[in-house]
Amino acid sequence: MESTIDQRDKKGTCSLRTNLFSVTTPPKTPPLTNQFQQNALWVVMNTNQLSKIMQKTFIILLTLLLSGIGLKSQDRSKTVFTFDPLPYAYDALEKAIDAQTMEIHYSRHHRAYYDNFMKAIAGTDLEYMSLGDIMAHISNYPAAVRNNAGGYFNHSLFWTVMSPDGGQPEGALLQALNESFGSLEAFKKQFEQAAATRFGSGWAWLSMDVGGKLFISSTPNQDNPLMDVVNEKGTPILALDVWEHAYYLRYQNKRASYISAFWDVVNWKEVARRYAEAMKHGQ
Ligand code: MN3
Repeated sequence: MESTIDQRDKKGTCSLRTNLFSVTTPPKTPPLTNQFQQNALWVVMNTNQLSKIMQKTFIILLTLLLSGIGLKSQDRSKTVFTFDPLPYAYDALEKAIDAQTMEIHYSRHHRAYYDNFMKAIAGTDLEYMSLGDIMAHISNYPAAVRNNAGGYFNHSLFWTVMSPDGGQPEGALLQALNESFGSLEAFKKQFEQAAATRFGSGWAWLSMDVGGKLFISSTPNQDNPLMDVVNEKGTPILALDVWEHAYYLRYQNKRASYISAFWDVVNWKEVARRYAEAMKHGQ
């Protein structure tokens, strides 16, 4: 940029201009005769420049505003993962599980899985995913996510499929159990077998596969049938925790006794609801 000095301004007031911003005086403009005219011209010229700058500023601000709105419309909202209250009192399942076990299991074990799941996904894309999507792609994530997402989901399901008065399987669910396993008793026997033979810590499951058929499986640790890492995938509708923390205070090493007592507190109404829900979603 080449600077020029307006030779007409002997006093040097407001005279330094750059070629970039200077507006060429029209040839027909009469010669300036006094300071007032000079100043008036300067104001007009600079008003024009100011107007252009304001126009540019306005366009820039409008662009920023519109792109801001655009970005906002693409904003994803975080998934709300809740730590739900136990649907009954700690001592409600006494006929199968003692109150102290329930309290420790819910308020410490389950709580720790939930808290650690929240920590494991903090600041990651998983905060915006559904639990189902996380499970379906669990092999992509660190062990902390697999263990704690699993622990959070599995216990949330477990509490709901137990109740002090859960009734008996009936209707479409009973029919499906009969068709898949031969009889209700045969189903129970096979489920107990899966729970009893799970080596170490894990879970037993009744699930529906993609073809709508019921099947029994067991998984180690906090894995479940929704995870892409398990062989037998499906939608779980009944779960039994066979970690020692689930039964040791009352049953010690007698896992089989805990498993057979479980039938006294199964919430068959909830299992039937989950069965109907899974059928509806084609799973
Ligand atoms: Mn547990």
